[in-house]
Amino acid sequence: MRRIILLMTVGALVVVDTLLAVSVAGAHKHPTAMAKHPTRTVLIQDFSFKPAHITIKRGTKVRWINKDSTAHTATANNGRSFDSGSLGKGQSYTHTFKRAGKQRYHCEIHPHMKGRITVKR
Ligand SMILES: [Cu+2]
Repeated sequence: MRRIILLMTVGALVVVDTLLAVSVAGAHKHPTAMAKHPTRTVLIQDFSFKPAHITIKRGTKVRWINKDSTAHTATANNGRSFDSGSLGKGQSYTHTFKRAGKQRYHCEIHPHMKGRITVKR
């Protein structure tokens, strides 16, 4: 009799473990986790960044898409935070902003093209 109770207890624990594992795995795929840190898009069009100034939350991804037929870059003014390198027509570059603060950037090929990202906590 004792043995049967022991086996049932072990069986119940296995079931609970499995349920926990399934719910944890499901949480990773949950769409709200994605919505919390959405991707913001900045178009590079007519030799300017559109919009030139954006404010985002820490952890947000910013994606630059070059809509011009001319090559452009999105390069941080401080020279180290991010640098897209040369983006040809239709090419894009994505960077995740992990630190709060202001990030000014420009196009290396056309220095008059300027943008700014404000990252909030
Ligand atoms: Cu440019």
